[in-house]
Amino acid sequence: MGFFSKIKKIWKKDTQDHGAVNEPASVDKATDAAIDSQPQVTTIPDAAAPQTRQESSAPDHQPDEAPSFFRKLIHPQASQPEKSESGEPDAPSAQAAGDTTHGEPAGKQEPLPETFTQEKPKAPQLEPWQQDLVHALDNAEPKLSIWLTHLLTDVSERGEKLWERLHFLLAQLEVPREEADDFIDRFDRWLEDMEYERVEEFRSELQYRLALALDLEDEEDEQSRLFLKLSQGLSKTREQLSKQIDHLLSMTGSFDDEFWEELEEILIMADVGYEASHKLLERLRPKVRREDITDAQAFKDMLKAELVQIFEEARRPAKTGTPEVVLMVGVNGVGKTTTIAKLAHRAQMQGKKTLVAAGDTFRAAAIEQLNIWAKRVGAGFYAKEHGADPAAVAFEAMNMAIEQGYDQVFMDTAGRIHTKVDLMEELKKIKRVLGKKMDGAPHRTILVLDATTGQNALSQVRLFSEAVDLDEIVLTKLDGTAKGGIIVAVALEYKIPISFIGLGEQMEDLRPFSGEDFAKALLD
Ligand SMILES: Nc1nc2c(ncn2[C@@H]2O[C@H](COP(=O)(O)OP(=O)(O)O)[C@@H](O)[C@H]2O)c(=O)[nH]1
Ligand SMILES: [Mg+2]
Repeated sequence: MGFFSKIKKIWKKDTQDHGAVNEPASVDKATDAAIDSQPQVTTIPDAAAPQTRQESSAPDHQPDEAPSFFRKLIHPQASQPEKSESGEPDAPSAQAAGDTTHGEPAGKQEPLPETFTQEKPKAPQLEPWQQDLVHALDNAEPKLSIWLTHLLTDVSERGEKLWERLHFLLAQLEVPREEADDFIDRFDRWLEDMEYERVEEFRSELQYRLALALDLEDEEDEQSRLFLKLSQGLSKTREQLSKQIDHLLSMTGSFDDEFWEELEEILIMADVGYEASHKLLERLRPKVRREDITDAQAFKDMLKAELVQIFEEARRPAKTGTPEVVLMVGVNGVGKTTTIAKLAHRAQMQGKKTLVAAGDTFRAAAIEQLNIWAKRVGAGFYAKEHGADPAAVAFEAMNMAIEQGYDQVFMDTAGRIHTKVDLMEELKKIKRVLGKKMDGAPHRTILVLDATTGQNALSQVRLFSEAVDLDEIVLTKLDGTAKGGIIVAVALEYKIPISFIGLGEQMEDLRPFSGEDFAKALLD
């Protein structure tokens, strides 16, 4: 079952109206028209049509799930009123009312399951925070941070009060009760595991989960939160790069040979690397001349545009399959296992049934570490004993994924560097086995790189890409490093797309990479 799958259709419905894609084909025009006529639906805010989805995974199409929810909107009388467990008062099911003349003929109606009958409380019984929240939902853009501000009024810690309020929000959004319970249960278990009690410790994680579950990650409010985090994470690199470029331009005042030499030094210091710096300047020089750039801001804008272009050039279409199989590779300590946990967390919150497989059999602790994360994020887990053949783990995990209908498989691997040759052979074998079990698998082979290692990361890209042909790169530990320029080197020299970046140790600190945001955070 996907989180809030029915709700997502509504966001997507709205985004389609504004030019975005992703709408299941099975929703017919009559249904669309009926939805458009629903006052309740139109008050659910517009998902601010994303122009560029950064995420590499495919949008989750669940056309078979859409019609039943739409039916409720069209034929609200089919709903059964239900006493809310959270103590919220009952309300007539006609809350979702409106013109019922659109859509299917009445004879085709079917009774709906009780899970569709979470109802909104009547207006006069609303407490002040509820009124504020309802008002925000009705009138504002989908601004999660504002919804949370109302919801968390006078709530300081984990507990019943918080759950009741979350139930209220989810009921307002017409999330089926069963899915709301599941969401809250998982969150409660998470807080227990992580030993978070106070709102300030977990507010950000809650917003992240809601953004994923409601498919609001591209929404402006969430984007600015992300950008802030990215900008903070890159502050040291920005210091290294942007400030020095400003200083250089104020000193030289012109784009002479000396300027270009100094700029190359600055880029190398920010770990863009010698080769990549050289290539970047080769691209910039003629443009500066041609466009007759004279001031610092115009130059930085041009550099930003050039970086965006470089990241664009590295993009390529992602392969997919069901299950979609992801093989994580990289040397020890770069963050493979935590990145799997973070990606599995995202996938679970997006409603994908996810399996993680413990292919790092070299260290017993690595198996246990992955097991703990799998439990925390609610993913399935497959492991064999310490020392087992990782290719056998891959083989058996694939069997489990296919038999049990998993949507996504993440295969962890070891990263011993003292036996490089063996490691590469082992990875090749795992890859062969995955491919034998399923055509096209692994669909994504991801190299995890630690940004703090700077230029060393480049030799890792070479080594791993020669052995296992990489599809993507995840760059971790960008938080607080002055070596963020390594991203530019990877994209420019290897033309391998960077899909996610790690900005900290929390689950929500793994973010889809946006070249545009990165360039802005680096140079503004
Ligand atoms: N600051 C920071 N730490 C990270 C990030 N990603 C991973 N780590 C930490 O890096 C350490 C090694 O991670 P692990 O997943 O065990 O690496 P593996 O050996 O490649 O599997 C752990 O302490 C992680 O919490 C990140 O983006 N930022
Ligand atoms: Mg590991």
